Amino acid sequence: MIIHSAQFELGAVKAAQWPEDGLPEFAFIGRSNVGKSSLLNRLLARKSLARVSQKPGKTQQINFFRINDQFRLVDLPGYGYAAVSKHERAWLATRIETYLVQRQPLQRVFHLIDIRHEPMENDKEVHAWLMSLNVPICIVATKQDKIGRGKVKSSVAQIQRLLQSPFPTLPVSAEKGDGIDGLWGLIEEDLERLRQSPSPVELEIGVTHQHAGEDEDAPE
Ligand SMILES: Nc1nc2c(ncn2[C@@H]2O[C@H](COP(=O)(O)OP(=O)(O)OP(=O)(O)O)[C@@H](O)[C@H]2O)c(=O)[nH]1
Ligand SMILES: [Mg+2]
Repeated sequence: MIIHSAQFELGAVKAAQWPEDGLPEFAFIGRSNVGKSSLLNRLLARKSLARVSQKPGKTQQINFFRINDQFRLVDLPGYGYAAVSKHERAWLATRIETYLVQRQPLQRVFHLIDIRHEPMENDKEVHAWLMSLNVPICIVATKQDKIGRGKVKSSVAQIQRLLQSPFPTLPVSAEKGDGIDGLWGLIEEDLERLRQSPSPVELEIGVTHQHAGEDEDAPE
């Protein structure tokens, strides 16, 4: 993928703020600190378009990045960060769920799992829930550079087995760049499929809109 332009467009706290032009979207979800924002920066070859921090729980809005005026990458808030208050966590969960359930232009969800650790209970729950949405998924095993090359294959197999997922798992390193071409390859395939048959893909992914119209309100 050649990136001609990449802009941070907006950070949304409610559905009314989501962009309305219908450009296809690819969303990134995962535990807080798993490396979502770092991966976005690496994909876009930008140092800090998406904010990265040593402190977990950094991304709390739904951040939309507009690429080549053709599609969007969407950085979702991280889940599972214990130090966020119960109240705030509930709001974040609603914010993420509303987006994933209602978002018509959504083409694929990238579910990020740290390659160093077994998927945790909440990773399994989130994955099962994502599968119930009937939207294409790709599991991304992050921080590949933190384990030895010889362990990558078995760690990937273990993640896939523990998530009981039929979807592929791609190991990546935002730090070193491994696996980035593979992720772009998948996004390009999705965009190409959409160009060939715009409406059937929408039907195929089966994103439901039963809640459309219900507005999500964030605490302000
Ligand atoms: N070694 C290594 N470190 C990484 C990699 N990706 C992310 N990190 C580090 O992991 C930490 C968290 O990265 P973020 O990209 O902010 O994680 P996030 O998932 O966006 O976190 P939240 O916004 O809190 O949900 C940072 O210190 C990053 O530098 C990677 O591929 N390799
Ligand atoms: Mg982040």
